[in-house]
Amino acid sequence: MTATLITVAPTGAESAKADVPALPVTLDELVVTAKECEREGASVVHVHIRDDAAQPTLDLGRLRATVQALRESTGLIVQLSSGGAVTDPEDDRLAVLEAGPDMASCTMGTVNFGDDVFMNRWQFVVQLHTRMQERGIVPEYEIFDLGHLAALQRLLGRYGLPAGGHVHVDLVMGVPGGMPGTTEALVACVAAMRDLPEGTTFSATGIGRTAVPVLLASLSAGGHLRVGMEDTITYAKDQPVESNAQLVARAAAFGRLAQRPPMTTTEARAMLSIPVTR
Ligand code: KMH
Ligand code: ZN
Repeated sequence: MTATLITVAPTGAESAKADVPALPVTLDELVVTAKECEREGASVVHVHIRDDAAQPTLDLGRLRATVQALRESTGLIVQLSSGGAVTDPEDDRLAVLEAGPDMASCTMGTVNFGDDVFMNRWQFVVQLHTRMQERGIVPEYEIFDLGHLAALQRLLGRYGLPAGGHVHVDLVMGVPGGMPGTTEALVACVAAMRDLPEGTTFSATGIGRTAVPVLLASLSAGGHLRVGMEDTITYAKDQPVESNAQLVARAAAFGRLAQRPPMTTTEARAMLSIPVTR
C-alpha cells in the first residue's frame, strides 16, 4: 500500500478571522502553522493569503514573500491557490503563477458555491493549464463535480500533460452546489478517473461535516487526503477546530490505522514530479 499524501489548506478565502480566531491570516501565523503541519505529516500546503485587514488578496508581492518564507522555513511543497475568492478577476488569478510556486490549483469548471458562483470558464482553464506548462508549475486539478473530470480528460487530450507529466487531482466534495461529500460520489469519481492517464493520483477533501466520511472513503479507495481550516472549522459536533495541525494529526492517524502512513515531502515530490530545488 502506498503512503498517504497529506495536503493542508490552512486558510482559504471564505472564513473571517473575527469568526474563526485560530485561522492563520498573517504571514507569521501561516509559517508557524505550516511548520506544525509538516511536523504532523503534511507534505503540501495549499495557500490563500490575506491582507493587513485579514481580507483575501492575490497581491503578487505578498504571494512572492509567502512562497519565499514557506520555502525558507519548511520543506513543504508550496501550492498557491489560483482560485482565490469568488470575487477575484481572471487576470489576478492568472498572475498568481508569477509568484513561482511549486504547484498551483486549477479548477476544472464553474460551480455554484453556496450563494455565489465560482467561475471557471473553459478558456480560462485552458490558459491556466498552458501557462503552468510553460512555467514548469505542477497543477492540482480541483474537481468540484463529476463533469469536471470529463473536462480534465478533454483538457489533457487537447493540450497535453502538465509539467512533469504526472496528473494529480483533488476532489473537493460537499460544497453546497457541487458534488456531495459521500462515499458514493467518491466512488463515481474513481470510476471516471479510469479515463485519465495511467498513474493519475487523487486526494479528496470533504467540506464541513463531510470531512471525516470523505477522508475514510478516500483512504479506502487508495486516495490521498487534503484537510485544513479552508474546508473544515468544526472538529466534531460543537467542537471548533483548534488548529490546522490538529486536522493534519487526525488525518495522519487515520492513515496509519489504514496502513497508509503520511508521505515524506521527498516521497511527495517524487510522486508529483516536482523537482527538489527551483
Ligand atoms: N475559494 C474558492 C472560491 C482553489 O483554491 O483553487 C476557490 C478555491 C479553489 O479555494
Ligand atoms: Zn483553495
